[in-house]
Parts: sequence; C-alpha cells; structure tokens
Amino acid sequence: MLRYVTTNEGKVREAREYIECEQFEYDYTEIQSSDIGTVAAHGAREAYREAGEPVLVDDAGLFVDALEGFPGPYSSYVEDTLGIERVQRLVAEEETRRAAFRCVLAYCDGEDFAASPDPVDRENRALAAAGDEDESGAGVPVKLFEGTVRGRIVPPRGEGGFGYDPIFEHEGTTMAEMGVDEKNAISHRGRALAKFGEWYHERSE
Ligand code: ITT
Repeated sequence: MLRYVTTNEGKVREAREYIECEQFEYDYTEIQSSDIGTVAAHGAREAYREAGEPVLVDDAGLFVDALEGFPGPYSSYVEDTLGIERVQRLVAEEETRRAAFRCVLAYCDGEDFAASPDPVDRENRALAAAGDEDESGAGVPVKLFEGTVRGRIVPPRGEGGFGYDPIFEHEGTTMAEMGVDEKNAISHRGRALAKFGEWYHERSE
C-alpha cells in the first residue's frame, strides 16, 4: 500500500479522494531550500529508505506576491510562530493581496521512471558523483507532481480545511468555506493529486 508521508491528517483526507493510501507519520528532514520540490524530493528519498515501500511526500506552501513569495518554504514555521491572522494583517498593509498556494508531491519506490511531462529529481545523483552524498538514499530517482492555485489573502472565514485555508480566498470563497470535494476541485493539492493519480494508476496496471 502506498504510504502518504505527513503528520497532517487534513492532507490525507484530501488525498483519499484520489488514491488509496496509508498515512505514514514520519517527520523527514526538511532541508533548507527555496524550492519546495527539492525539499519534497529529499524527504521522499529519506522516507523511502525508512519505509522500504512506495512513499508519497507532500510539501506545500503559501507564496504571497507582495512579500516576494514569503512565507513559501517557511509556511509551516510561520503558521506556528506568527499564526495565520498576523500573516493576513501583514498582507492587508500591502497594495496587492494576491497569493498562490503550491503543492509538490514527491513519489519514490526505488525504481527509475520513464520520461513524461512531470519531472524526475535526480539531484542526489549529482551530489553522489561529487562525493557529497548523505545517507538519505543518494541516487534514488524521485518523480515530482506539482499543483498551483492562485487567490487572495482575506480576513479569516470558514470552519473547514486546515492551515491557511481560512485566509485564502479563491473566486469569492475561502478554502475553509469549501467541502473537501470543492477544495480538491480547485486546490494546489487537488491538481497535483489528479496528475499523480492518473500516472500512478497507469503505472500499477
Ligand atoms: P507535513 O510536513 O507533516 O506534511 P505540514 O502541515 O507541516 O505537515 P507543509 O510543510 O507542507 O505540511 O505545510 C506548510 C504549511 O502550509 C503548513 O503551515 C500547513 O498548515 C500549510 N498548508 C499546507 N497545505 C495547505 C492547504 O491545503 N491549505 C492551507 N494550508 C496548507
């Protein structure tokens, strides 16, 4: 069974609308990088080494236009330290409240992948060749699936979802005002999961 690597139950609830999976509460090392794809790929290698079974890591972030993409890869830290209401007040001072949510799903099962529009991360191969490999499964390919949704930062509304959902509005509705199906239909994660689900089902046939 595919292991969905996260400590966040909200993510698993959304993922189960697309794929059969088991939550794997493994706290992988979040390396310092401005690219959430690189963070997710590194995490997937580490989680695969730990689980020894196919894993899917889900790394997401909120990128605010007026704050040059902040909090981005630091979204989790910023939610825990400032909280979403302070993020909203910070953005309210700015000229534009536009923002994007991005999600990268990183899949690893120890095998290599055929070429397709979705990229394969082989970063650690280069590191390994340079004699700089770490112990997180250097050389194992990781396939990446990305989804993005654009919206606006607004004062919090709604009781559903998790994280920044109450302050992220898409076409007049915050993601916390949407049901799981509605959020999946437009969200960064829903888009990444739709791509992954299609690819994964073909791969398993
Ligand atoms: P894991 O790393 O264990 O998966 P996490 O919640 O820390 O759990 P991320 O690092 O991917 O996951 O999330 C970064 C931040 O963005 C964190 O504060 C989440 O609550 C938030 N977040 C992620 N997906 C979200 C979504 O769909 N809607 C609102 N906030 C989200």
